[in-house]
Amino acid sequence: MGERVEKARELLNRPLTLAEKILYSHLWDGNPSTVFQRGKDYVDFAPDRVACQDATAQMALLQFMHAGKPKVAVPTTVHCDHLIQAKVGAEADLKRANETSNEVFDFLESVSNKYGIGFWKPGAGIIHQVVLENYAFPGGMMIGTDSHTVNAGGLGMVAIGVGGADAVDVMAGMPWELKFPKLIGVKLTGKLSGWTAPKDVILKVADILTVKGGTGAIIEYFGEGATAMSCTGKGTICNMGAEVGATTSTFGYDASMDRYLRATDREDVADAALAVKEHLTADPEAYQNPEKYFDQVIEIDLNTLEPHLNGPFTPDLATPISMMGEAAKENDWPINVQVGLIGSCTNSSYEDISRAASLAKQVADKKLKMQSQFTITPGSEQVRYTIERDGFIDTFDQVGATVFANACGPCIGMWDRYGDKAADGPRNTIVHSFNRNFAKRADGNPNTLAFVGSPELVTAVAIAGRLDFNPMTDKLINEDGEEVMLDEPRGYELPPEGFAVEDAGYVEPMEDGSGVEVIVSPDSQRLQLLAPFEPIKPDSLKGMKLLIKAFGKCTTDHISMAGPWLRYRGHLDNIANNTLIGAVNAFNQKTNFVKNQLTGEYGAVPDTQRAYKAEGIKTIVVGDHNYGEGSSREHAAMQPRHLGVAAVLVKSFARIHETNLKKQGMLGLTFANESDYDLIQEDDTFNFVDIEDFAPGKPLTIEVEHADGSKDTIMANHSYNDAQINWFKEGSALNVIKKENA
Ligand code: MIC
Ligand code: SF4
Repeated sequence: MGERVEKARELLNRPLTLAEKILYSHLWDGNPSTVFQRGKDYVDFAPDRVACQDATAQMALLQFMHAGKPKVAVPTTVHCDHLIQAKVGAEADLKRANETSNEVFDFLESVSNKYGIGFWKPGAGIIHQVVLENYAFPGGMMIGTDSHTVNAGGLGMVAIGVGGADAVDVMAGMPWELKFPKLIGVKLTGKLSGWTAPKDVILKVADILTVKGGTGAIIEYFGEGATAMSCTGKGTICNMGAEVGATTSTFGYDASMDRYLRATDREDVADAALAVKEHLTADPEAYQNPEKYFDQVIEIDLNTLEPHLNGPFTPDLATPISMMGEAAKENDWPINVQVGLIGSCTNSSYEDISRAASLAKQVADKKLKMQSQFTITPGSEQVRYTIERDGFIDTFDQVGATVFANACGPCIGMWDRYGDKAADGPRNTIVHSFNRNFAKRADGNPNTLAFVGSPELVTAVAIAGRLDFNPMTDKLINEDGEEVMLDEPRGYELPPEGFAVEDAGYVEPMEDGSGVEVIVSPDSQRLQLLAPFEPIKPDSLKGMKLLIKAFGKCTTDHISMAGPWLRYRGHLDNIANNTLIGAVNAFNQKTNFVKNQLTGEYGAVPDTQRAYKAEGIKTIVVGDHNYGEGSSREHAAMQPRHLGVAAVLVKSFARIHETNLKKQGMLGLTFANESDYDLIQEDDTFNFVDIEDFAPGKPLTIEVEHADGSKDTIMANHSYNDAQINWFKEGSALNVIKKENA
């Protein structure tokens, strides 16, 4: 690394940021020889590792099976965490998941075994927490098939969320391509104290940058406030960087990382990092004069930062807790909080749990009663085992809390809160320490307003049962009718007695897995082998119909909902039945209700699309800004592709989704002129007039024929390079790999 960093410094002829050091030392071509333009140049990288979670690994591995390789080329792990539904509590829920999803878990385990992939069993923990505890290391680069892979930035990595097809590139021993990111520097002055937690830093950053402000950029945190913070706190901040669209976030190496590595039994990694520590953080000048080295600089004073709650329905709507009363009144948000949920991949460190437990303990000490329901989802078995040993689970039990399995559960709609009545559930408020709060995300109920906060604040708000409870100023009335205040949360950065675990849940793959047979039953409802996509023929891009013009926010949760649909993540045709059912039709403001131009009738999006497919008619999806925000799930691209959508034309894309569309051989385009969005009408027919000249940097011309016979010609920009245009021509990136390995 030292040699490569030195080369990069010579080449750029200036001090380097940490992000640059990591990027330039992970070039596919080895030593740096070119200066890359940020935000412009596509660059080939060589990541050190890959991580996949069960819900995305199925598609990633189904594709990898076509790559023609006997083994993965870099260390790779699979984590079973998304498919475990939270209902009763850890033990029963895990047992049920093992029954209902055994086919998928068995598939993942046998594919892992065959190709040399480390396998983490259901119940072992959530991918990002397990990665932080076991695999992340300062100065490294990894990719993961989950948008919150960025969590590993807490240990000074450049860790990036990608679609499964990108993971296939790296697992197959090929370069991984990324547009060289822009750099945002966040200087943290002052120090966190009292009720303010690392979560509040990212809630504030989300407020400043909004859900798309980080797109195409790496956020690098520095300053006294950064070094004073725990490593897991840094992880929380990096984790939720996904919510501002950032490619990833990272922190320079410091003593907190050394402590965390040693506490998690990685003395060797800690020593290795210490030996090259100057390469694992920026050159001092970059942090002294950040304006000269970053494209944008944000400064946050931790001394004055207030605890925040962000929401509802979007993670960037930030309200400082002192203003919540007013905001709730103004917006008519239900004040009573039904449930407080802590944990998840974002916030379930020992520090988080111990601080939350210090509040839960006050419930009995101060003769209070927990007013909301309260749940905990530990991030890993190691954390769970340790907090149980140290008495925190007991403390939570005493306030009537439910401990769910070490899994995603309520964070991804795998929360059986309403049985089959979620769709028209009551209007209600919940608070959680997760990262996303899009409509229906936690419990499937569109009328649930979810607010995101630190585990400490979520616990305090749940004790009070009120959204507007400000623990810094407000009193509670206890059983004796006395006024009491909660003491500030206190906890431990790391377990004083060390971490412990009996069975962490890891299964090592066989040395030689060539004899392992992977079985997918042809009549399985959960798994389906993939057939290669046929290239989209230029001819078929004439006479195309509009499938839907999506109005407003259209995240991957709107395009391919999670929750109950997670069960079909390995079966393309089945999961395609949820395609775009959450997107709002701009012409009638309804979801899953679009016009079939062939019959004039209105129907569900997937049905309408299947009708076009049956007639061999290609379609186009039109959308607003930041289309495809949120998850890395490539299903949001593969499903439309499978059903015959050829193009997606929007005001702007979220990074991963745009790449996913390209990888699957589709056209992901942006309006050259944003207001052309308004020209699109319900009965439009589209003709791509110059698709034969598809070339890098050259906008495409689309003729839009309206029902009254009038026409508009609009220009569509794109960011395809030559190789990506080839994916389009060949039908998908995978088709190209197959051809190369044939
Ligand atoms: C999420 O947080 O939305 C998920 C579920 O973890 C997704 C991955 C998926 O859809 O499987 C993500 O963040 O990428
Ligand atoms: Fe799981 Fe939620 Fe984390 Fe995604 S954000 S990995 S669903 S816990």
